[in-house]
Amino acid sequence: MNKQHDISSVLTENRVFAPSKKFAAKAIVSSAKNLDKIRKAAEKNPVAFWEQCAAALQWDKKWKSALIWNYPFAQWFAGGKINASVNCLDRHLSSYRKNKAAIIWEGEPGDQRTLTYGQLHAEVCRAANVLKKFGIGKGDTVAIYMGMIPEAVIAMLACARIGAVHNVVFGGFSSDALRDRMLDMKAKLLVTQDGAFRRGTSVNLKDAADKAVAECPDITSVIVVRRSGENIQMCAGRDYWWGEVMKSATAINKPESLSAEHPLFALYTSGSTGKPKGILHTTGGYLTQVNFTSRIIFDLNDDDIYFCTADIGWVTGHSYVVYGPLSNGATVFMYEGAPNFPDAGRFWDMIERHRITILYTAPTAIRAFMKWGDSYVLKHDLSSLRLLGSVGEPINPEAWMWYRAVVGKNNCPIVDTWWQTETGAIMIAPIPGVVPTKPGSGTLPLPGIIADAVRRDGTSCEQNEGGYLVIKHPWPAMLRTIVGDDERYRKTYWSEFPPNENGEGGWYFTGDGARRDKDGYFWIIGRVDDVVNVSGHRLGTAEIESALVSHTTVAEAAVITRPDEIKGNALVAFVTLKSGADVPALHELREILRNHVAKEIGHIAKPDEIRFSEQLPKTRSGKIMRRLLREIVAEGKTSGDTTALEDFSVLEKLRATEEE
Ligand code: 7RM
Repeated sequence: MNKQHDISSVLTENRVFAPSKKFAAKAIVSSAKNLDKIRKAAEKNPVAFWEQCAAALQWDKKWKSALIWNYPFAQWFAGGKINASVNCLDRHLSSYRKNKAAIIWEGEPGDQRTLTYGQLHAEVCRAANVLKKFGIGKGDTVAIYMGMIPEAVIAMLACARIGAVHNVVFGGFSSDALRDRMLDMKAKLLVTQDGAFRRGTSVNLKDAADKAVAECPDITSVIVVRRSGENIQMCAGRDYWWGEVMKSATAINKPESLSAEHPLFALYTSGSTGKPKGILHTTGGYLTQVNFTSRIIFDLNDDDIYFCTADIGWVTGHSYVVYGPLSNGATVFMYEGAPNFPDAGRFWDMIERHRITILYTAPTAIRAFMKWGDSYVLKHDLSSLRLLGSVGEPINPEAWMWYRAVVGKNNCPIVDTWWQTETGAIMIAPIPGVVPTKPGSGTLPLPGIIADAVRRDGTSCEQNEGGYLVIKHPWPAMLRTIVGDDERYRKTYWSEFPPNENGEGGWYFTGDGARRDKDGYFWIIGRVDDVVNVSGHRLGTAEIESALVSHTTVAEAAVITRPDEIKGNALVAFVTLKSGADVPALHELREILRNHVAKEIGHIAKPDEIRFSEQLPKTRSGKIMRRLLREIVAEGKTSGDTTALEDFSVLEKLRATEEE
């Protein structure tokens, strides 16, 4: 057994922010004492807790067994019958919510649409009838390759209504990526659009779709939404305009009553190697947890205007643009385009004009706003905001403090939400009216979620000792498998901490490193493959990056290693600077930053090399692709798969960053 302390965690953060009295007084969860009671009961009996959450949904038939756990395969609420679109739509029609805005949408050029719950329901029923007319039924897969327009949500909910499985492919992905996903899922129909607006121009999706469909024999029809109005090819007998087929469909549709374990969607996520994994989610358990977490963590009320900036091509778009908020009858604000079009004030302008109350975005966006400068934020009246959220990466304490002060005016709790495509829903996050927050920590697991930081041998880490983040009990929104590959599912997530002969263990491994502090708060150190070993010390790159970002000149940082004869590994930092920052000569700044890291963390964490660059390579959802940086440092170029990369031109620029 390896008793070595696996990951040292070195950055300490002591600031604590309690919820304001004003926020707490009105919050859905406002009593720390009650929450504590619920937490304790849920820890003893997570299943009973989730049953209570499930009861908030509308079921056609109640479940027989809340959890059937056949390691590592789970069934939640087996025997129950439910429909996700009914929970997001029909159940709101018998109240004032029928005429409440479900979606307020703004296109990038500035056009606007509002769909009430009544109208959204009618559109979804029409689309469901259209799908059926095209021969789509229960269990068939529909691919959705679209930008952020209401029809994307309508298509998803229409699938859910008839029991078809949707596979949303991010509109920024290539035709090859679309083809691979459609083939893997044996998709029968594709919903797409002519072009999507992004940064002032239109990105043609239909041409890419045509290329992909040509190699997908199972796709029999393509439905095309007209959005950009650009010229595209329509293939007679295969392609149909959305507007035309919807016109002839009725708005009356009887939803399918589906078993709780009926697949709702698959969403592909890239692993560290090999082909992307199709993460499969089912209906009842998924809906239970996204419904509960949306309500409790975002403190969703009927008068909120809730803006989640995630694209529907990402799991955050599924859970926290569509299924979570709509199943709560909330008003969702949806935006089509780029955050810096026509200028870097676009989000703040929309928040002011639409009186948005809740903003849920990603650290990468927050750091970009910091870089673009406070003036874009300060120009606008953001007094409607009352809650801020973060997801996707560890948020650097510096960015957290900026978000709180400049965007939130020190007046809004920040919910830093840790979760994954695989977990389906938020797992670790503060409950905003009750749990004091610390910059950079997701605080505590939700009631009913049993999480821990453990060593290789499965023993729990000591306070502040870095280890592997595991989930020790099944949870309702968990992935059920990887599409077509139960073995890969078992290997990827369940082989690191298998059950022992006493029946202990058998835990889900998240792939992330984490530590817990004296209050039990979780601090995510990053993916374990982002853990580096320097002179025998294992360091999380996230901490070194946060130390760099805490310097006034730095906007973003990514830290990787290259082999070093003496230290084993040497640290290489890629740094982007804030626009307009007062920057000395770069060779001086290098020394300043090295010393800054030494002061923040210690000499062991001092980068051996600092490369300044205008941009960092990122995935479409904003995660820094450290693997590409490693390749650039090692080989002067990249050799691996770059399909997930957002902007290819970044690679060219990065090659030229070598320290002179
Ligand atoms: C929702 C989403 C999952 C990975 C996860 C982490 C990282 C996400 C946080 C975070 C620190 C957070 N799904 N991650 N949220 N790290 N704090 N609040 O991002 O499947 O695309 O990515 O993202 O490494 O394992 S995802």
